[in-house]
Amino acid sequence: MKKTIITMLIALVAMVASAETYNYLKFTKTDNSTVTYSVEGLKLTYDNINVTITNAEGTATLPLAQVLNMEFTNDPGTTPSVLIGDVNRDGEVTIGDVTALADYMLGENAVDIDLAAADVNSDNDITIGDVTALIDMLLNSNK
Ligand SMILES: [Ca+2]
Ligand SMILES: [Ca+2]
Repeated sequence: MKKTIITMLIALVAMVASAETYNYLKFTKTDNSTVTYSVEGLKLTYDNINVTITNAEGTATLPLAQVLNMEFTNDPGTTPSVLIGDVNRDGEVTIGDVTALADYMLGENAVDIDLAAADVNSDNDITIGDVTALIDMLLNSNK
C-alpha cells in the first residue's frame, strides 16, 4: 500500500535527518512539482493524512496522498512558481477557482486548494478579500 510506504519513508527520513549533512529536504509531489525545506531545525511529524514539516522558517503541511518522493539535497531548488488565482491547481484561472476558494472559506474540508495561489491580494491570509480580488482578476482578464 502506497501510503504505508510513504509513511515508512518519512519515518526513516525523520530518523536520519539529524545525522545527514544535507541542507534541504525535497518533496516531489504527485503532480511532479517539488517543494524544498531547509533542514535547519527540521522536525517531521505525520499522521494518516498529512506530513507536517517544521523548520526554522515555519511549519508546512503536505497531504501524504500527494507525496511521491522525498530526498535530502543541497540544492535549494527553485521556489515553485505559483499561478496566483489558480486555487484548484488546474493550470488556469477560471470561475472554478472562485468556487473552490468559496468552498474552502465555507469550511468544506474536502476542498484541497493551493493556499499560495489563493492569497490573491498577497496579505498572507486567506480571506473574503481574496475572493473579491480573484473575481476582479477574472473580470479584468475577460474570462
Ligand atoms: Ca484553476
Ligand atoms: Ca489574502
